[in-house]
Amino acid sequence: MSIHPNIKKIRADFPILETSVRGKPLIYLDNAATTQKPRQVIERIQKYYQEENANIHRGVHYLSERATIAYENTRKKVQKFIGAESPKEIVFTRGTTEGINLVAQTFGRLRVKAGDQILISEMEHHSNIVPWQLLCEQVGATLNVIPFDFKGELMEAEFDRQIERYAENIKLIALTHVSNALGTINPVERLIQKAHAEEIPVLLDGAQAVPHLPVDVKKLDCDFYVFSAHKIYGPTGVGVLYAKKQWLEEMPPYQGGGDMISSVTFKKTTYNEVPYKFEAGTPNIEGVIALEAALDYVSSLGLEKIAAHEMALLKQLEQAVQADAKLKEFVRPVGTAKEKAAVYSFTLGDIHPHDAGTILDRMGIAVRGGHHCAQPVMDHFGIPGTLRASFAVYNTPEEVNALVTGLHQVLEVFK
Ligand code: ALA
Repeated sequence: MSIHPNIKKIRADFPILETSVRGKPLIYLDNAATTQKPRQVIERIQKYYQEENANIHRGVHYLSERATIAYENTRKKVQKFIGAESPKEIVFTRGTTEGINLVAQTFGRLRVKAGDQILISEMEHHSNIVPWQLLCEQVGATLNVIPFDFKGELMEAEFDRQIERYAENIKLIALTHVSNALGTINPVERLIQKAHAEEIPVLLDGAQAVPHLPVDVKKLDCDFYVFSAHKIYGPTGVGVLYAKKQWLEEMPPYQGGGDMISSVTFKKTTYNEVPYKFEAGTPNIEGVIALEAALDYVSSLGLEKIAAHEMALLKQLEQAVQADAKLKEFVRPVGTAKEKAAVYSFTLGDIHPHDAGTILDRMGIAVRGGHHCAQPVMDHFGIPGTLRASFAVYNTPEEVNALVTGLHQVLEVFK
């Protein structure tokens, strides 16, 4: 746990960090919602439009060829970044949410029947709940939920019990790798081993994991892994679905349209090979291309160093709260799992998180307040929401101190 040695240079890479917010320097601590973008990513988008803009996979002309190469290079980069076996296992989507919906409506519609079950956990984000509810309603299946305990740790004994009891019926387990609302890092490798012992495939929602931990899908042996570019310093509107090739071959297409076909007649359409079968229409070309720049950027800083930096800030904040009598009286951390990412979710007495967030905003401090699109997590604790500070590689110890001061000011206003 230590501050990244290049923190000054890193901050200079992010033009938005020079912004003033309500007359104060921006302190951006809402990185679990989306990260800011380095110059390298912004410039890559500009270069695409200035020098390469063309549709991909279609033209025989120079620009189309160039754009196609850049687009496909990102696929190879993602493959290496997450340790997939082949670039054919990488499908570009609009984001984590679309990746999960894609699996629900292809794998799910093919394999899940009336009476079957999908198993998720109580700590899922809405995007890993609602697509499964929709599927279950469509086919007459049941959604089962593994609870978490008071610390925000998944109740593994309940996981074991469910898969032992319902192994025949559970057609997929869909779990978050890292919880956006609690920060919990789930023991996914072990859970996958247990699921596979019963031949149950597993999907991991990696939206909050990929930016903060080295992820190796082959080592994890997950069947599906989804994440979003915008949470790892890349553009919005782009995501990745990794799936083992055998599943992609078996799954029917998600959307119909250009590029996903091999031939079309009014009688019959045949489909393109994977992964193109799942990429209908003109995609977010500049977004995919800029994702390569984002992954290069992260690799140049080193994911382990990024994680150590973020954890140092988390520990600093935790210790500052513990050492401060007033904060200790009012701050209640929500999510205290032993294995945690750098997310600090908390309540501040009975002050509504929106009110506290608004006061902090006046000081230039951006945190998220609310249910974080994980209402069942809030229901578990019987609260409407939390305040959440989530760290990225450009945050500093001084910003943590500013947050501590900001929390005192919130308490002065309300208490
Ligand atoms: N899932 C995002 C968050 O946690 C939007 O804020």
